[in-house]
Amino acid sequence: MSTLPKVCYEIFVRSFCDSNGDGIGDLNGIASKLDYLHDLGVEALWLTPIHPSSTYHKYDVQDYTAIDPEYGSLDDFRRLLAGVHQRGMKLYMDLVVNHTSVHHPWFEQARLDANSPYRNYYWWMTQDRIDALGVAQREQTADAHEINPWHANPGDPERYYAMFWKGMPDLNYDSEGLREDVYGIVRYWLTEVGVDGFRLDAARHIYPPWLREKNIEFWEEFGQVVRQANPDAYTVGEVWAKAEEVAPYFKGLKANFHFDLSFAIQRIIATGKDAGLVEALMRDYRLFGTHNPDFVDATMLTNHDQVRIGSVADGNLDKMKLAAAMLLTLPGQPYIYYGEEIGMLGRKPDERIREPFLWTDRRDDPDRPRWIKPLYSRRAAVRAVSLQVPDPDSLLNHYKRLIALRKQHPALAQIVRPNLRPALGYDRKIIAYYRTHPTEPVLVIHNISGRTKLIKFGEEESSFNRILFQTQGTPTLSGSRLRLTAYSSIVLGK
Ligand SMILES: [Ca+2]
Ligand SMILES: [Ca+2]
Repeated sequence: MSTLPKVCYEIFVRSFCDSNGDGIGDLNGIASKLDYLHDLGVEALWLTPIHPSSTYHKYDVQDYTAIDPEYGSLDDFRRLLAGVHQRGMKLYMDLVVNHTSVHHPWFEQARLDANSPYRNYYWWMTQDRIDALGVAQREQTADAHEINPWHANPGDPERYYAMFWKGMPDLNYDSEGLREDVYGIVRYWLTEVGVDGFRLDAARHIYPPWLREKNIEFWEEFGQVVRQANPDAYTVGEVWAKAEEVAPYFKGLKANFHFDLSFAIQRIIATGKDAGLVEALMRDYRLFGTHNPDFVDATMLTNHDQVRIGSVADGNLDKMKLAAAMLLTLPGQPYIYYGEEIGMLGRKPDERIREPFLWTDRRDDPDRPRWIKPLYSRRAAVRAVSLQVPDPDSLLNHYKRLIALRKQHPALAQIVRPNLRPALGYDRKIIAYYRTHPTEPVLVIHNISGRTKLIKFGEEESSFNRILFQTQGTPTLSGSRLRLTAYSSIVLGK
């Protein structure tokens, strides 16, 4: 495996940077900000979908080999990719192949003609068959609230299956023709265009619930297709479920997002209490490792489907710094959701966790997308990049320092075979761990409470006496006693 990017960054394309004044973030906008991202220390970008689509989020694709004109052209994309590669970074596309748009030509033909070769690209059943199978309703999941997934096609005795929304019919991977078409799309982007990998949307829903056991086999085959096209290509699955369900997906996919960790950090930030984070992580690593010892644990505080960490922290910058310090010192391959590094805020509905990025404090900043008027990430509530750059104590510079630290120390940079072990005795207001290493181990301690904590080191901790990083200014370590102020973190070496 080629070197894995040590820090990744998710861009909600519509909201990042507008290059042409139409108010919509676009590919040329991203290209104009590559120096910002490179300077932050990011090594890979995941772009939310950029294919033609009728929605603002574009998770309902109409054409898998084109670029939505709102975002630019294929030439723009190639230029962006070249700029990413020039800086030694990688670019991952969001590949949404659980479903298409109802406006995709496959579905348009399938719904018009039951004898179309595209009919079995989707799931069709009569009401009698649906009832006989007992699948008329589905259980709600964290990512899909639809209870009645079978939708009428006027004049058609059969209904089609769409688990998220009737505008996004699910694809049927029992169709060999579909598999070949999707693999062709994968090869096109990897070999003809040269993207570095894919984020795989709704990976756990590829087969419907009554055939769920076929998911893992599908992703194994998909993984082989990816490796044949480019042995170094990267895949990361969105399996929004408990670690037990995520684990077998590592058989086919290099990486999967760690939702349990995301929620655990959010709970810690919201409550100020630890419920055994390090032990839970070590258990998850063992689970993942049983399916693939070289699993890549893709970690995040939040993504474009979750309440922003800034709002989980109630706008408290110290808590945001704590969350960043946890994400960037724990094992795994962290993904920063755009705007987390400047403290953007946002609660559901979804549009509100996807508000425009703030580049400058100018009211009329042409870079700032205007497709939606911000409710949470307003200039009065969130300091723009231009204001945070010169402030050494800003959240942005905190992120930058942590990213640099992560890359500088091999114990922190290790991704495959996570090197984690608990430290100190149990204290629900402290999270402490070693990132083990044969020659350069580090000790990380976070005070997750709102009060200063006095911590007495044991024998093993006492050998870590060199401060590599700390949240606030003055040293707080004397001998075997550590004084850690509220929500602050310290990283120690020998
Ligand atoms: Ca634009
Ligand atoms: Ca599906």
